[in-house]
Amino acid sequence: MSHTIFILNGPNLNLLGKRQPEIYGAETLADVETRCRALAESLGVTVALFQSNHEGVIIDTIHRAREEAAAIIINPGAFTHTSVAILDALNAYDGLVFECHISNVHKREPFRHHSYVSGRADGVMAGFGTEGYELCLRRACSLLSKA
Ligand code: CA2
Repeated sequence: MSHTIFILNGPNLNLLGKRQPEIYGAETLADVETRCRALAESLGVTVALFQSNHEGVIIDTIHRAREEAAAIIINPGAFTHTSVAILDALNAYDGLVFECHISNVHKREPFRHHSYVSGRADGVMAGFGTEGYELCLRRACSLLSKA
């Protein structure tokens, strides 16, 4: 059976490639989507990508994943550092969870060093630029193929 993997992006990530390229790189979210779709096809899985600036919409999408996705790759954006509600939603999800940050949050301001999501995540990616999404996708597929 072909697996579906959700790739969720939180607030402001719609601006990827349009502002602050020194931190987040030059690729847009559409570029990330194109590369993840191509990789997913070669790995034999389906990806569904989402971006929202709204915490509740992200939570609703995690709830959808309970029925629809074998794994979630999530970049919660700034909600990483604030949202117990997103952690609670992920704790109610049984599949694999990968937390993906474009920048190395540990090299940045101290308030970015803590993540509510990391304690639930099966893997955490930080500082690999937008390539991190593909690395998470590879890892998710590798674990799903062994399950
Ligand atoms: O490094 C990451 O991926 C972050 O999750 C990005 C968040 C930040 O709050 C986290 O601490 C680390 C911010 C996303 C904002 O994205 C933008 C992209 C381009 C231009 C402006 C904002």
